[in-house]
Amino acid sequence: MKAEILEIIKRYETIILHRHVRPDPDAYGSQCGLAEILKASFPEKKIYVVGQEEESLHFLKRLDTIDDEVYAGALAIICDTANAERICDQRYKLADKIIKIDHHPNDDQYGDVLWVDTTASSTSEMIYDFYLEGKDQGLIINDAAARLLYAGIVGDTGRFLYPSTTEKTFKYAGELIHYNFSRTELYNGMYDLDENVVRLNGYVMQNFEVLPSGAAKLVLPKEILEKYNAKPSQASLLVSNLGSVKGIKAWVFFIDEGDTIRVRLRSKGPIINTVAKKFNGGGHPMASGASVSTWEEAEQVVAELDKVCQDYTK
Ligand SMILES: [Mn+2]
Repeated sequence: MKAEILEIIKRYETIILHRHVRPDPDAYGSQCGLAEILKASFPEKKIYVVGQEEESLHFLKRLDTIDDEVYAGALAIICDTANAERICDQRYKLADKIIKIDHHPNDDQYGDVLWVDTTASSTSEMIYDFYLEGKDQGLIINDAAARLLYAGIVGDTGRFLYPSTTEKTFKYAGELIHYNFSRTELYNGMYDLDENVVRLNGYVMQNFEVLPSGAAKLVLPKEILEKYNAKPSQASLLVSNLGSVKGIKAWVFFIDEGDTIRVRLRSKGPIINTVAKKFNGGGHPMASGASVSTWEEAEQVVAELDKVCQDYTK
C-alpha cells in the first residue's frame, strides 16, 4: 500500500493535503509532516496544506489558502480523518484522485486508495513509516517534518502514556529526536494552558459526578464557559484529566456550544465508541465523540455509558 501511494504521488504535479475538522496535533503533524517530506523530496511539485486553522496550533504550522481551480487534476491526501464528513475543507472532492491515510477504524471507506492501520499510535507514526518505506526511492525527511511528526505522535499517545504506544512508537520517536528541533518549545506549545483554562479545570475537578458503575459525567453549561471566558475547544483540552480519578472506568464531558452539545467520551477499559455511534458520532474505542441537541439526549448518553460500564464489571 505504501509503495502504491508513493507511485501515485510521483504521478501528480499538484498535491493537496487535508485533515479532520477541529484539528489536534496528530492531524496537523500527519498532514503538514507529510507535506514537508513531499516538498523536500519533490521540489518541483506544488504541495499545499489546507483547512481551517486552529489558533492554539499556529505554532505547529500555518496553512495555505488556495483557489478551487488548484484542485483540477490534483491529488488530495486526507490524513487522520475517519469519516468523509469530518474532512476539513470539503473541496477535496474536486481532486482527480483521493487517498485516505488514517489509524481510526475504517468505518467510512472514502477515497480511491485507502491505507488504514488501526495498530498505529497515530497517523504521524504512519507517515514516518511511509518515509522509511520510500527513503530508498527518493523520500527525504527534514527537521520541519520530524518536528511535526514527533508532535503528532506525542499528542495522540498522551505523551507515550496510552496503550496505543508500541515499541515501534518509541523507536520512531527515538529516531525523530535526532533531527534539529526544540522539544521544550514543542511541549510548551502543546501543554501550556491559559490561566482561565486552568481555573476551569478547577471547576471540572469540583463538579464531576461518578455513578456506582464507574461511569462519570461532567456538564459544562454555556454560563460556566462564559464565566471562565473559555472556548469549547479549550474545555475539550481538559477531558482526559478525569482519567486519574480512582474508580472511574469511562466518562463523558458535555460541552454546551449553544446550538449543539458536544459529547466527549473517554475510557480506561470499556469500549465506548459504540456509545458515540448510537448518537451519530464515532472515534477510537477508548476516545470518541458525538453531538446531541438536547439535555434529554445527553442523559441518554449517560445511561448508555452507565450500561457499558456495568457490563464491563461483569
Ligand atoms: Mn490521530
